[in-house]
Formats: sequence, structure tokens, C-alpha cells
Amino acid sequence: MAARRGPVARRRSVAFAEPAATGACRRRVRRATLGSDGQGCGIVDTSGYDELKQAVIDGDGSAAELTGRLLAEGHAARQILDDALLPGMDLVSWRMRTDASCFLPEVLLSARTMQACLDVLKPHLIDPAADTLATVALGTVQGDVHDIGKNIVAIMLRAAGFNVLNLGVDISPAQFVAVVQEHEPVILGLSALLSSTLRRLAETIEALEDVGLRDRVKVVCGGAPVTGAFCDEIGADAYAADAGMGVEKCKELAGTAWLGARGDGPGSRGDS
Ligand code: B12
Repeated sequence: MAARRGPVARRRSVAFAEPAATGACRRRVRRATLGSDGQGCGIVDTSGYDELKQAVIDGDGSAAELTGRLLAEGHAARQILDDALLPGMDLVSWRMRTDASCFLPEVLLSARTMQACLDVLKPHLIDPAADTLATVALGTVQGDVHDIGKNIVAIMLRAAGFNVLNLGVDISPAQFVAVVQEHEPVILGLSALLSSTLRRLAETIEALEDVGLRDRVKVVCGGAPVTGAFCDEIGADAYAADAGMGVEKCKELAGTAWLGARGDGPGSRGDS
């Protein structure tokens, strides 16, 4: 696939100051790493991670191909995500916040690139042999189109054995209610990335209360502006700062739901 490098992308890949938090991720060394089976597999060349990270930053169309190449070379999918894709997107986020030379079209290009790489990784992050724990319906709230983080949460939940209904973006409270009515998920995951869409989290919970469904589903919320205190305030069941924490919270919530009146707790097979 041809690389998508416009003048803007080229300018972005010239010198930039990197925040300390992501600096640790720049590795041009060979170091020991784990194989996809979790076993040590010796010394692996991780220099491709830097190349992939830069490709995400540049919105380079060859990133998905590079992801596939790293997989073919034996790199673990989770490691490619943690050591190349997420640090790349982190850096784009940091530049958007702090550097006036990083504009929305460039962020969009990086986001699309990240999504294309995630599509390549997805089958390798999911264990087809895992038992389905319970059904989680997951969506980004109304007025919000950010979905990279939510999609990572979806992949991680599937990898952990949950049956995930990924509803997409811009989901209204009424649509969330309809999904809960139709599919009866054990958990509803809500994502919001904008300060202006935070209130949709509360509105969705209220909409569930209005139709008498609130005690039939556990609600977990996430997204950069969401906090644990805010979740407590709006009556959500849990808050998660990242995908890993989201999986842990969903496991806890699925256990609690199972102890309640529901019939589809841990160990059961969810719908679809
Ligand atoms: C990529 C991006 C975009 C892309 C989105 C593409 C896509 N398909 O998602 C595009 C270019 C479309 C975009 C548009 C806009 N964006 Co924007 N965008 C970002 C950016 C740079 C990165 C977001 C991201 O993907 N992060 C990486 C992922 C992995 O992290 P994450 O989303 O936080 O997800 C993790 C956790 O939060 C958690 N999580 C997330 N959701 C959930 C849900 C559950 C259930 C759980 C358990 C966990 C969980 O787990 C995830 C994985 O670990 C952020 C900057 C930032 N720092 O967040 C701005 C940012 C979110 N955008 C911002 C803005 C203002 C906008 C626009 C309004 C800009 C404009 N003027 O048009 C529009 C809004 C469009 C809309 N209506 O939604 C602001 C929001 C400020 C605010 N507080 O309101 C930010 C913070 C940038 C900034 N500092 O100004 N954006």
C-alpha cells in the first residue's frame, strides 16, 4: 500500500520534543521480550516498534502493513499495541494539546491509521478458546465520535472472554435503552471523550431509570474527561481509566450481577 505522506505529515515527522512519559517507549535496542504464548522467546528486535509508532504519528498508510509484518516476525499483538501504537497515539494527543502545529486533519489521519492497525491486530488479541463470561454492550455517547479507546476496550474485553456488542459512536440514551431491552447485556459500557458529552453519561443512566431497567444492567464509564468522582455522582457502577482496568471492572461487575437476579453471569454463554 502506498504511504500517505502529504506535506503536513512530512512536517509533523520532522523534529519534535517528546514528553517524558512517552520517551521511555522509544527503543532502538534489542531487548528480551515475551512471545504471544507468554513465554520468554529470547532476544527480539524491537526497532520496528519505533517505525510503527512514527507511522501512526505521520498517519502513514503503510502502518497496517508494518503491523502485519511485525506479527509475522513473531512479535506479540499486545506488545505491538502497548509499545508502538498507543505511544504513537499518546504523542499525537500530547502534540494536539501542547503544540499549535498539530491540527485536526492530522489527528484524524493518525486516528485512521491507528484503527487500521487495530484491525490487523484484533484477531491476534482475541483468544477463540476463551469461555464467554457475559455480554457487554459498549458505545460512545451521543454527540461524540471518538472511538479508538472504546474499540481497544472492546478488543480487550473480547480477549478476556466477554461477548461484546460494539454499538459504535454517537449513541443516544434512547438507543442505549433499546439495546438493553433487546439484548439484555449484563454490563453497559459508556465512553465519552468530550467535556460537552459528559452529561450524556448521566442522561443515559437516567433514561435506564425512567424505563425501570437500571437495576437490570451494570454501567461502567470511561474516557479521558471521565473521573471516578463523576461516576459516583451520576450513579454509575464503575469507572475505568484504561482498557486493562475496564476488563477488571467488568469481571467484578459480571460477578456481582451473577450473584443478583440475573441468569447470565460468569461461565454462561452470552447472546450473538
Ligand atoms: C483522535 C482524536 C480525535 C479524532 C477521533 C477519531 C476517532 N475515530 O476516535 C477526531 C479528529 C475525529 C477528533 C475530533 C474532535 N476532537 Co478529538 N481528540 C483525539 C485525541 C487526540 C486522541 C483520543 C484518543 O483516541 N486517545 C487514545 C485512546 C486509546 O485513549 P482514550 O480514548 O482515552 O481511551 C482509553 C481510556 O480513556 C479508556 N476508555 C475510553 N472509553 C472507555 C469506555 C469504557 C466503558 C471503559 C471501561 C474505558 C474507556 O480506555 C481506553 C483505552 O485504554 C484526543 C486527545 C486526548 N488526549 O485524548 C482529542 C480530544 C478528545 N478531542 C478534542 C476535541 C475538542 C475534538 C473536537 C471537538 C475538535 C473540533 N474542534 O472539531 C472534535 C469532536 C468531534 C466529536 N463530535 O466527537 C479534545 C476534547 C476536549 C474536551 N475535554 O472536551 C481532546 C482532549 C483534544 C484537546 N486537548 O483539545 N478527535
